[in-house]
Amino acid sequence: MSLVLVANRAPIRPTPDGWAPSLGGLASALLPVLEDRGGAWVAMREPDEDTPLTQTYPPDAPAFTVRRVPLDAPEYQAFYQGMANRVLWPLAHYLVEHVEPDRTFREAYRAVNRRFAHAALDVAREAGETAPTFWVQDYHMMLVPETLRAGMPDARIGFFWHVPWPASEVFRILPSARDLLRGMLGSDLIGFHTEGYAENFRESARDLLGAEIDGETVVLDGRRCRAESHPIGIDVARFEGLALAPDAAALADELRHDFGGVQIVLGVDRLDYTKGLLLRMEAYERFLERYPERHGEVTFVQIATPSRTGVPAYDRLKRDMDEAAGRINGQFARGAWTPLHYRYQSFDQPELAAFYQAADVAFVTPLRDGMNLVAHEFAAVSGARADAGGRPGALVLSELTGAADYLDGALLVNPYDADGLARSLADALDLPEPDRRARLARTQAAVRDLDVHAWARRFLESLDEG
Ligand code: ADQ
Repeated sequence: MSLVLVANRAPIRPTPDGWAPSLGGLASALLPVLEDRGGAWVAMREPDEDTPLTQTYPPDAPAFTVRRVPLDAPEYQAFYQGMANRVLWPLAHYLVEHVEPDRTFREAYRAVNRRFAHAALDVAREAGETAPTFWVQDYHMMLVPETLRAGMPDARIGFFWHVPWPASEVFRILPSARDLLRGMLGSDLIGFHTEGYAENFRESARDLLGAEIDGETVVLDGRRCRAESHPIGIDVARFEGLALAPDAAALADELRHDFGGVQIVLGVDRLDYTKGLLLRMEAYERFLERYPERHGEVTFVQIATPSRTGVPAYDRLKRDMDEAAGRINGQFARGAWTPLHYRYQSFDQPELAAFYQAADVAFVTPLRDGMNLVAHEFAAVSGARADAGGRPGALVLSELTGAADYLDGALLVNPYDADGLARSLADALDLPEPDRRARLARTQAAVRDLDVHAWARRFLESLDEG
C-alpha cells in the first residue's frame, strides 16, 4: 500500500547541482520509506519559491511524487506566520502571553488545510489508490485528517504531533479548539513524543468534545482514534559517522583552540523563545557572579540559527539576545578571556558535530520542547568520540522537554530556576571523568534506541496493525 505524506516542508531542495534531500531528521527518516513503498509527499510552496508543482524523485529512478500546494503572500502570512507560528506554537509550549488569536488566521488555516487535504486526495486518486495510507505531520495540519476521511473513508490515516500537547485547560483557550480537535480525530492513530502529551490530548477530547476514552483510544461519534506515545530520535548512524570522520577530531581541536583552550559550555538552538535562551544567559551570568574563581577557565558558546524572522516576537528576541550578550561580555571579560561567544548563524552538520565534540557540557534548557533533538545529537557525537578514546561530555537538560523522559544519565534542571541552572552547570563542569563517561554511555544507549528510522517503522507498524 502506498504512502502519502502531508507536511509543511518538502523533503527535497534545489541545489546548484540538481535536487538533494532536505536536511533534518524527518526527511532522512521518511525518504527511504517513501522510496521503498512508493507514494507521494505533499508540501507547501512558499510565495517566493520557484519549484515545480509536481515532480518525481529521485530524478533518475522515480520512486515517489512531490506535490506542492502554492501559497500566495497573504495566505502564507495568515496560515503559516499567523495561525501556526503566532497561535498554535506558543499555545503548545504553554507560553500563553505570546498567543494572538485572530479570525483571519483561523480562516486562512482552515482554507489552506483543505487545500492540502485535497492535494493529497488528488495525488492518491491519480495513482489509482482508493485506500492509501496517509501520514500527516504536525501542528500546521490539524484539520487535514477530517477532510481526508470524508474524501476516502477507507484510507488509513496517521498523524504525528511534534510539539508538546498542553494541558486541556490550556488548549481550550483557543476559540477554535473544538474544531481543531475534531479535525485531528479523522485519524486512526495520532503519535506524540511522550505518554504525558498523549494523555493531555485524550483529556482535551473528553473535556471539550465529550468523547469517550477507552484505554489509549478516543471514541467520538462511533469512530475510534488511538493516541499513542512514539518518541522520535535522530539519524544515529549519521551523527556517529560525523563524530568519527577523519578530520572531525582536528576540527574540534581547532575550535577548542579558537575559544581559548578553556572548558566549553555549548548551546545550540533555533532562535526561539521556547528554547529558554534569555533565561539561560541570565543563569550563566549568575554562574559567573557566584563562581569568580572560574573566570578565565570556562566559556559559553551559544549558537542560534535564525528562525521565523518577520514574526515580531522573534525579532524582539533577537534584539534581547544581542543586548544580553553585550552585557555579559561587557561586565565580565578580562584580558584575553571572553566569557561568552554568541553566534547568530546556522552551521552545516559536520560543523555542528565539531562543536558537539569540542564541548565539555551541553546546556539544553528549553522552557518546553516536544522532544529536543540537540540533546540527542550531542550525546550521539560526544558518545561516539568517547568510545574512540576521546573526552566524554556532560548533558545538562531541561526537565520540561520530551527528551528528559528518555535520556537517562542527563543532569535534569528546571529552566526557570536561574540559581539551580548555575549550580548544575558548575556540577556538570566538575563531574569526574568516570562519572561523565558512565552517564554519557547511558544517554547514548537511549539515543540509539530512539533512532529516527526505528521511530518511523514503529509508527507505521502500529498504524498498519490498528
Ligand atoms: P525544533 O524546535 O526545531 O523541532 P529540535 O528538536 O532541537 O527543535 O531540532 C532542531 C534541529 O535544528 C536540530 O537538528 C539541530 O541540529 C538544528 N539546529 C539548531 N540550531 C542550529 C544551528 N545554529 N545550525 C545548524 N543547525 C541547527 C521540533 C520540535 C522538537 C522536536 C522536533 C522533532 O520543537 O521538540 O524534537 O521537532 O519532532
